[in-house]
Amino acid sequence: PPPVSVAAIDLGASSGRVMLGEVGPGVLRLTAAARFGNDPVRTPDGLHWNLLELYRQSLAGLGAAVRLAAETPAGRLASVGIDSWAVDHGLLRDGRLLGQPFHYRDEARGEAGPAIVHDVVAADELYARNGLQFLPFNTVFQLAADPWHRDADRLLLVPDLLAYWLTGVERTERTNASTTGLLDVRTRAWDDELLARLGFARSLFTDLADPGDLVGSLLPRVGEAVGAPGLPVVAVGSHDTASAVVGVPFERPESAYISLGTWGLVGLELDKPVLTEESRLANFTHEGGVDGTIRFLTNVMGTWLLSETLRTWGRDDLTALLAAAADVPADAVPVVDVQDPRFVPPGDMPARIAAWCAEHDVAPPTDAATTVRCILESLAVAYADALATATRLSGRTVEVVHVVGGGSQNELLCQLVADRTGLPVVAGPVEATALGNVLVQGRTAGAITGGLDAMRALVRATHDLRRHEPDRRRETP
Ligand code: LRH
Repeated sequence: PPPVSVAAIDLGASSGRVMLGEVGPGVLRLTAAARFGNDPVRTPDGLHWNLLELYRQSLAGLGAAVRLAAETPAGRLASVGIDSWAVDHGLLRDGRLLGQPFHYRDEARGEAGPAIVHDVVAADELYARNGLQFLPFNTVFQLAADPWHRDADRLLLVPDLLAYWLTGVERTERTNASTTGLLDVRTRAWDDELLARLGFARSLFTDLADPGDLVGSLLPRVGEAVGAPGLPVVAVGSHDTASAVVGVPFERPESAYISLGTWGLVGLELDKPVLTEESRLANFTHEGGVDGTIRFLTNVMGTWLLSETLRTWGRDDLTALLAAAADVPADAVPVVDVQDPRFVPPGDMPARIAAWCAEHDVAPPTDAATTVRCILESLAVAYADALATATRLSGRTVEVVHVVGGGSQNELLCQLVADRTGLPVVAGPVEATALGNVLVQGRTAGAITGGLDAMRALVRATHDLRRHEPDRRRETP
């Protein structure tokens, strides 16, 4: 079959992009149609996503992708697919959004929800039902803490809300739905009994769609505005991490991944859950993947700690800082616990690192280079730790670690991960999420056939990957 052109709208926690993707046998190419920042806004009631702005940018980017597609062999877009960060959602009534969605890093919302939910459903029973790691901002906890859902008649996760604005069709894509905590981990359907016990109206939740399903086509006004009347909107792995893992160029089963963006999502792809008490206590999650796979992973701190540090300093010279950090001897910096909850909300990270060091009786980093090195060493140790736990819990062997996403460009960090795990790291692709989005659309359009193996073979055949061999002297015991 000839290659097709599709558009991928990929919204991350710190930036968004609209990509033109060309996909077919031996072809997998991305061209950026638009890139834009994602800057949350704090109002007196809390931290919000600026979703209208993200929608505006997405539309402008889609228009640009339509124009770029005209220059490709296919001549026009076959479809568009949307992915974003998980858990966050809009509440609607009669089709109208009730306020801008909250940001999962909003401090105040994190506090009340878990206790309310665990009072009704104990943490171990909840894990047995939904298989999710405990994150205080899982949708289930956000809803419990926020009586607003009683005024709403619909809940749509961020990518589904944008798809609704594009098409008028309300659907919830299953991989992202799995991050709400309200899906049954075994059946992958809404857990009606859980909804009832928690007092969430069943009618808030829409029918589910699977990656690859047609959601609808652009509303006439939208189609006209972007220059593509009737363009199909196709469900992809709309949880960005689901799409990113589609784009991991696994070569063999003895492989783990780190999807490295603002979070470091560290784990394995499994076909059966590991719903043990040990997994629960280690905070390993079972998120729904494309083609029925399971992402057995844990959320570790990602580039957030570094980007917030640079923001605090008012600096944007990451390349120079990384070069300076590479010259700092590893044993000259402390290893801090990057999983400490104090690092989750926006704020002055260098001050929080110094406070952590003071509380733990270790000397804090003294300047910018040592601070950056401290952050990278600490991240690498946390990833090595999470990988060791993943292999222990699953009984799987891991011989290579794939690092994908924006953070895979950080060569020093990738090398430290190799050193601390004692395993080779294969870095790239940077745009794994957009690639996963494009691949699923390409399959729906009939331009490629086969399962995840075939998609990953296409990623390997079309993308340069960087390999880091471990320096075994530095492996953590
Ligand atoms: C990464 C991500 C992650 C979720 C978090 C809320 O962008 O989707 O998988 O845990 O955001």
